[in-house]
Amino acid sequence: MAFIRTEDRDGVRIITLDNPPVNSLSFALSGELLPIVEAATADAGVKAVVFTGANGIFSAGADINDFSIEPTPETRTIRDVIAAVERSDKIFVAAIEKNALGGGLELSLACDYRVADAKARVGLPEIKLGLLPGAGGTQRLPRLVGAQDALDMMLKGRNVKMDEAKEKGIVDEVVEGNVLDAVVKLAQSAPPKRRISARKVELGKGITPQAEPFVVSQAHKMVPPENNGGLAAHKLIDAVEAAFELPFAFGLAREARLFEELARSQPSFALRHVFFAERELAKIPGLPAAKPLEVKKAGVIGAGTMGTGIAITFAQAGIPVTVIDSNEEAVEKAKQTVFGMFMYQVQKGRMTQEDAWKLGQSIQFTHEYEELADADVVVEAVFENMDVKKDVFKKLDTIVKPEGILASNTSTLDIDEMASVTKRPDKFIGLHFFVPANIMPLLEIVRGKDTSPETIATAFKLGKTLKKTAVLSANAFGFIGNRMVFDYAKAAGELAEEGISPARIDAIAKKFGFPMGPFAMGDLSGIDVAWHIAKARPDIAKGRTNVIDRLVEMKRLGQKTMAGYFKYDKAVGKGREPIADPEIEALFAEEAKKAGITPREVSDREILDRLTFALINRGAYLLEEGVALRPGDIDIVYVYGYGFPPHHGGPMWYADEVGVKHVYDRVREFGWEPAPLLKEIAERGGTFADYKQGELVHA
Ligand code: 3H9
Repeated sequence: MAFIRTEDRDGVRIITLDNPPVNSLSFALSGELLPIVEAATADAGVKAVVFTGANGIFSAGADINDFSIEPTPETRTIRDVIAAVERSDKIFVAAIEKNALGGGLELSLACDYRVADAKARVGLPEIKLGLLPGAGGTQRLPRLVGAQDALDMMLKGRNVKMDEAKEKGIVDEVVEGNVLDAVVKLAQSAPPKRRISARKVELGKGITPQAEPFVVSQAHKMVPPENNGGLAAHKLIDAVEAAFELPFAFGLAREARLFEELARSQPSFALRHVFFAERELAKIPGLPAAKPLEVKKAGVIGAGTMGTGIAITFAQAGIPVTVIDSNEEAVEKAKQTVFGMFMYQVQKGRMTQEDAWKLGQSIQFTHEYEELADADVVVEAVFENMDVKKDVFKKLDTIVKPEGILASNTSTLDIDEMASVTKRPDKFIGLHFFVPANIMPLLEIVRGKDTSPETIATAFKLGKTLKKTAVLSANAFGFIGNRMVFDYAKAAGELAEEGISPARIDAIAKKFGFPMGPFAMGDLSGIDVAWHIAKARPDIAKGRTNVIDRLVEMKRLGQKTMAGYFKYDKAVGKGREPIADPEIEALFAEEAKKAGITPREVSDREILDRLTFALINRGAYLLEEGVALRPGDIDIVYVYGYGFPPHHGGPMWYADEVGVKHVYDRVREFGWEPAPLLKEIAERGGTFADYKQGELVHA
């Protein structure tokens, strides 16, 4: 297959990268491109060379799949192509449309000039894959924009828009209209040769060279530790340090060595898994193809925290939304939240006052359900009670136009039971947002037994419009995320009953990479919420003791009452910082004694295993029951919804990392019932990565 097209226009050789969909610079493409660059260099008739991309995009960088392939002596990478560009005396110009990312930007940085379309974005996002820019990016970008700005861009993996790219000199010219024409014109004007490699590295505007060790050591301090999500960041800083200290060619060699080390590192494998798992989510085996409906107007029922967050999410995506609530006080509070939220964006310089005003106007509050007659989708976010929800849907069904989709934001309840009170179960779906809905990236889409393929397709498209990562779940208590979190919380509670302090358990979860531990999470979501769930489904969510009932009696409902498993103090971390409370340890001890549980010594390793293996075991059940489609879907739910450290790839990826057999053995040692799928994979020495996806069934 040919990945490259060439064309000559008045002495300019136009080389088009054509590897759909994103022109990734695979080994195969590089192997074809290298002799083409060398031939252009050797051709006296060629005055200048232009790189451009087919498919409306320059390039998304190296092919991420290639990093798992062992190269042979014949393998050519984009690094070899860039070296050929660097050696050449011809003028090279890059014509950038849509994206020049990773190796794509690195190829254009090896060129003498870069011209981009006004809507393009450029960046070196390798860090998100646990890598560093390995084709000269860490050596050329600091020479171009100064080390400080380069570090900022590369450590955040930030893709920059054209105003910033032009201002920093990453692109030379920004054009509205035909980029290729502008580039050919520039190439024909015989501009001087200018290699970035010939420049000296500077720190940044107004910073003296003497500050270099300080900048480097500060950068190391700003990123997570090497063994907890920061491996690539530290190596990236080392590579930039090499740009200062070594001649260009040696810096490149150091960068390449560090890149290869990272490409084989466990965190990078995990992050690459997250990248591809995310892109699988909307591919639903067995689901007939269907055209999604356009969502031009939305409704939300309930102006509480959830409803308000969902309304803000719609407004920010440009979808006008009407919020229904008859409680004046709740509406007033919601209006203030909306106003405060948009004003904050103005203060931060993220939007103009005028835009904030317009967005505010696109959220209307009323108590008239009739206002929703023409809504394309209505999301219910009222109290988590089946009867209350059914009343809402009965009413909506009579008012909303027949083609409108009705959705529930329930976090646990039965979607089919709600759908049964409507005449449109095919247009009924669960849209489970996470708190705060306007910030949290995850959306669980819950499919009822009658939900139509069109409704599912609309939900996925809506998820994309709302900038959410959407995962499909079958209709089962707690869906994917919460069903697993009950087991996680139970495992944490059992450890505390055995005499381990909540503070120690949380510290171990944080050391593993969770942003907060299970007890702080319980305090954040509310002890009363857990209490209600345990009452509704004791078979699933009730622990061995009565600690939760006691906490509710004591009115220790979590952060909102400034006391739960921990204490909170307004003067400490704005009231959000958990403070260990000996009273709670005593409460666990007392309740454990009543339940006949004896305290015991538990190692840090066991604490971590019990927390994470509880998730894995439940995840295996959910796969088998068809609640989740793929191990990767579960991983995405946990990484985006529950803070599972992405450098461990999500619970199911982590199972493969530590060995499924080991997880299975430990699950049995802990006295839990192992999921049959866990047993099966363990016994045949397999992995979750090999697990063949099933079709979504109804549990
Ligand atoms: C690198 O460059 C290393 C170098 O420094 C050193 C080398 C020595 N490779 O996201 P989408 C696929 S590391 C392979 O849904 P969008 C993707 O899987 C690279 N495949 O589209 C999907 O496949 P499918 C640094 C890739 O429009 C399809 O393309 N670069 C790659 O929402 C469409 O993707 C990055 O990290 C790739 N590089 O977003 C950029 N990129 O259709 C990664 C995409 O089978 N890419 N695919 O599911 C992106 O950020 C987004 O894909 C992009 C398009 C913004 C480009």
